[in-house]
Amino acid sequence: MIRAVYPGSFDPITNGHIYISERAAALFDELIVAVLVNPEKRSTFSEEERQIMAREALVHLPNVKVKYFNGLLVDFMRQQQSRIIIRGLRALSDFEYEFQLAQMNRQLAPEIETFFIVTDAKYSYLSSRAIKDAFQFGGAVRDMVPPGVYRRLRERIPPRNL
Ligand code: COD
Repeated sequence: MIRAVYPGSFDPITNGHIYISERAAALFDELIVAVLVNPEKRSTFSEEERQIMAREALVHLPNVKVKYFNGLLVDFMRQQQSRIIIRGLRALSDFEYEFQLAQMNRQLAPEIETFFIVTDAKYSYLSSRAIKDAFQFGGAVRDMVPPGVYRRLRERIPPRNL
């Protein structure tokens, strides 16, 4: 049984994250989508909200579980008995950050491997941050996120009329 872990902030989950989860779920027996709990990093949505939204969005994938983690990712990996970290790549600009993260995790836990999945071209411009910014200024983001996330964005972020 091969279990992989897809860690992230997921603040909130977007159609790009869902695409990466679908690709990874098709490759491995089990995928854990791991939502970071970081008290120092201010997130728009609480860890409960981020977890609920991810669970709703991934309900169609029976081998996917959504969990929280805090502290070091490699400690969570060991706890979950997984040696595969999944990360998504949108563009060259992601690479430097992802490479650094993978190298740091390699130093901390040499037995763990990072796998990169390239996104579909139609999601290459999507990020949680860009969606929240666009939404706030009245941008049409409905097709970029699952319906549960869109509903919560409407409740959480008051659109500004510029
Ligand atoms: N298409 C494809 N992939 C995408 C898209 C998209 N449209 N949008 C985002 N992604 C990818 C990202 O490139 C990333 O790989 C992943 O999805 C998650 O993205 P985010 O933005 O939700 O999550 P991040 O990048 O903030 O997650 C960072 C971690 C939580 C993994 C990291 O901070 C961490 O491991 N923290 C724990 C502390 C630790 O262990 N530190 C040591 C290593 S430095």
